[in-house]
Amino acid sequence: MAEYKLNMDQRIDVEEILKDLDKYRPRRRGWEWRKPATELKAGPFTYRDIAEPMAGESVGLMTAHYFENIDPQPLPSITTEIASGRFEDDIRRMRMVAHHGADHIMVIRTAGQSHFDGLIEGTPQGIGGVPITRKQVRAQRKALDMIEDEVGRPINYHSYVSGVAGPEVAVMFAEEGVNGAHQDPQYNVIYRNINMIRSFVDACESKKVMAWSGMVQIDGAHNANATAREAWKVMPELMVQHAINAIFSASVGIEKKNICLSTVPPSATPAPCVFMDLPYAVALRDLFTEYRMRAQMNTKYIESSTRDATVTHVLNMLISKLTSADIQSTITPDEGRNVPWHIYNVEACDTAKQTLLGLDGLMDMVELKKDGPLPEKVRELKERAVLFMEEILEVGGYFNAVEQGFFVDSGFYPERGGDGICREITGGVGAGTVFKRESDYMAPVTAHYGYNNVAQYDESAVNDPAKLIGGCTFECPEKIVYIDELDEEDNVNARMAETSQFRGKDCHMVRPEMEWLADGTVLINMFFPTSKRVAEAAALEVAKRMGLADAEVISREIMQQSEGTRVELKGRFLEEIDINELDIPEEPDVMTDDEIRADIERKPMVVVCGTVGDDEHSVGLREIIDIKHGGIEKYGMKVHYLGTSVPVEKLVNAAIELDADVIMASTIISHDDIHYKNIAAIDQLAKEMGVREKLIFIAGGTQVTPELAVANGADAGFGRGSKGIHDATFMVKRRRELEAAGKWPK
Ligand code: Z97
Repeated sequence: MAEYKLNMDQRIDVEEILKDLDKYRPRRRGWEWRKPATELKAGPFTYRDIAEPMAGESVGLMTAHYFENIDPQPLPSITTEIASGRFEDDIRRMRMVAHHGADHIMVIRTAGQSHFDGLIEGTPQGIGGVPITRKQVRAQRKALDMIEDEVGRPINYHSYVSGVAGPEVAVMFAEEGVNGAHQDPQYNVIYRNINMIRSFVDACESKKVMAWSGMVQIDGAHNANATAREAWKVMPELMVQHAINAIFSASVGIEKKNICLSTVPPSATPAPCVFMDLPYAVALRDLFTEYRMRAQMNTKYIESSTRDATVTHVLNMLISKLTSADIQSTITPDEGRNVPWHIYNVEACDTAKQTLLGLDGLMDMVELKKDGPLPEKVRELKERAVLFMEEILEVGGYFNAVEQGFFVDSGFYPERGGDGICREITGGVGAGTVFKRESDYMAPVTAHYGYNNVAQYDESAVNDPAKLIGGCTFECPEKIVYIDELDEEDNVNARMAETSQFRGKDCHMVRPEMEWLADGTVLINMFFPTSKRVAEAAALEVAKRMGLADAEVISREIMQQSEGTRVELKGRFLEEIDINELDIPEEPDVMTDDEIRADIERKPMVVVCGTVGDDEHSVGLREIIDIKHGGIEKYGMKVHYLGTSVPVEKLVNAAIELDADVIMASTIISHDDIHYKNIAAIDQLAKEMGVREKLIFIAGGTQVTPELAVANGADAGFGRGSKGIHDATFMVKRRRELEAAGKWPK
């Protein structure tokens, strides 16, 4: 059977991805950075801080069509976090975001996977993320390998190496070609209450494996920002956390260029956030010159408004541009209301692309001040961080400092709020599970940390212990034991069977969707002239009457407490739509602005127009003509507007006198079919006067049906919703047709 390939015009076939997975091997390991391009020219513009363009297909920003459909790619890798709970639907989302410019796909794990004490298998559904298993990882990497080819750029795949099974997860990731991972033992200690000795020992093993496979590592400092009571006060602590994980990782063997600090601008509006966040960002870059910056978005002060979250994101990226970012994260703008939907991943990637492109070249024009509040604050922050580190040493080291509640304390160090997280050295999950290696301990595996007594068996295997067994799974992937499914009910096959009528090449049934195929989810935006509580209740009532299931208000925003409230509601529309039964009007034929303009430059076009009969409604016609409204004037057409209620005779005579190419008649009033009668009259008169063959005649108006306009003698009719470009396209094409047929007299 032919090998499965993606086809731009078809949805990715998840069943094909799942086929023969037991045999699939990822085609590469390690992280791929974007390649810088110098002075990239794209369309009419030149870019400075820019990466090589994607070599394949992509979706540019919405406004790209004004600029030759360019899709320049900013320099930092763009992250998107995917967390729907069903990996099979996440695969489809990955394709969408890759086309919008994401090249770092971060798969969030299901709640609490850190507490699983081993690998899990199969494809169970998750909550707020997917249970990370070999099958799921392999399927997603396989899909991404194909998506890479489609977009013409490497896509990095990422998840988490944390918890009591951290090293096992790291090994599985290395085997499966995962390209990046969060790894920071401080995360285990502070956020998952996993024993600290166990966590640091496990981290040695994990980091060693990550180093071997060339994975990029991201630390966990962003979590302190997200959890501290007053996030902007933990800046000194964040630097300390970065320092601990960074130097630890480098000591274990991860190359510094693959060690990324997960930095977050710690404050957000209405704080004067750039004033607070910029010194912090500068201080970090001063202290950690050899490492990479992964600029995360502030998630502590996030609300359910996507607009609000987007502004925070943009301000955060201003900080990235004023300093630096190797990876730019894009928390979806819906994080504040916990609806991880396709559209918001795409929106966040577009926000990043748009902002970074908009700020391209910024630092070629502005400079950070070398005196004043910026350097003063930078120095102060660095001093606070160094003092923090010194105090850790004074109390006997990191473990003691954690016992004494140094971390996630709300005080601005050296102040202390006394509310830090305290963990006991001998406490937490997995306490007492670390044992000293026996003197003859030996493990015949690659990328193993620390003392490994191989020489006793084979001197020549000291630097390659796996040689003793003819290679471990890293060298011989055929030794990997692939387990397909363990749970008969909770697995991808069962889930896909439930939605089979919505899958497949010939499928013609659809339902609205936000995160899972055919989930039926819709989002409704409403405004009620009432208070917040009343508006919420009214919105739910609307949903009930619309027949939506599981309706829930996910955002509310007071416009003025008595005048009204905006409400966003999600619900599920569970009927199925048969696309074969839809009445789909033909897409209007439009040429590009440039093409139309070029044709008018080639040969001028004179248009005579007015509203005819006793019709005083000129607004629609003016919209079609006026340059202000994007009308046909903008293409260089010469337009003679005769006014309103123009008699048919006057229109035709003017066309003759002005040697016009086009008569454009607008008619709104339709009483007694007067609009069609006028159209017929113009056609008739032009024929009687012997000029019909020399003129293009088009008629428009809200009640005009294109077919009836033509039946009554016009060359084309334009009804409600028509724009100047539709008329102009027709005129140009019609003239070309007549010219080609030798029937155009001019
Ligand atoms: C980010 N928005 O951008 P568990 N290790 C670290 C983590 O931060 C996390 C885990 C492990 C964030 C992601 C979630 N972070 C937010 C350093 C999770 C995951 O399986 O949930 O315990 O571990 O990074």
